[in-house]
Amino acid sequence: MPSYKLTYFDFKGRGEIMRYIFAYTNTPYEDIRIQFSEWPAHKASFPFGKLPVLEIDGVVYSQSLAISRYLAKQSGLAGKTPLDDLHIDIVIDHLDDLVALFPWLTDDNEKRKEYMDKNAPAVLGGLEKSLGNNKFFAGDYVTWADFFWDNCYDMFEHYIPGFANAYPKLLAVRKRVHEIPAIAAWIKKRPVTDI
Ligand SMILES: N[C@@H](CCC(=O)N[C@@H](CS)C(=O)NCC(=O)O)C(=O)O
Repeated sequence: MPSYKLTYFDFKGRGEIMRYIFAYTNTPYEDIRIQFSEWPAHKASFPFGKLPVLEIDGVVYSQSLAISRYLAKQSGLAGKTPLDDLHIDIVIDHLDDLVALFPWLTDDNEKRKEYMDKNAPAVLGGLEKSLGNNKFFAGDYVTWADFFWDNCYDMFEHYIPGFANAYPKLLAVRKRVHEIPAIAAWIKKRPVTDI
C-alpha cells in the first residue's frame, strides 16, 4: 500500500473529502494540520503555494478534487460506468463553483448570505432535481460526490444555518452518508472545528 501524507489546515474545508475517502477505505495516512498563523512561513515550500496537498510515496500532489477523483477510482467510490462518472463530476463541479466564490474571508456574514441567496438556489435546486428517486447522486450506491456534498454542507451550514432546508432529498443524501459506519466513526473522532 502506498504511504499517504495529507497536509492541510486545521479544519475540515477542502481537506475533508480526502479524509472521508481514507476513513471509508480504512486507509492509514498522516493528517498534518498547519495552523493558519504559521502558514506564511510554509507557503513557499508547497509547489503551488496552496493546500491541501497529498504526498503519495514521497511525491507531492495538489488540487483536492483531482486527488480525490484519483483516490475514489481506487476505492470503489467512483462511478460504475463512464456516464455515472460524468454525473458525479457534474455534481462535484457545481458544488465546487459554489465553494470557490463563497466569500470565506469577509468579516461581514451578510455578504455571505447575499452570495448564497443569489447563487445557491440554482445549484441546490438542480442537484435536488437530479436526484429523482435515487438514494445517492450516482444512483443506488455511494460515491465521492455524496461525500463532497456532505463536506460542502458542513462548510456552508456554519455560516448560513439552514441554507439547505428547502432541499429534503439533499438532506437525505447527507443522512445516508452519515449512516455509513466508517464515516460515522470518523465524524465522531475527528477534531472539532468550525468549518
Ligand atoms: N482548487 C484548490 C484550492 C486550493 C486553495 O485555494 N486552498 C486554500 C485553502 S482552502 C489555500 O491554500 N489558501 C491559502 C493561500 O492561498 O495562501 C483545491 O481544491 O485544492
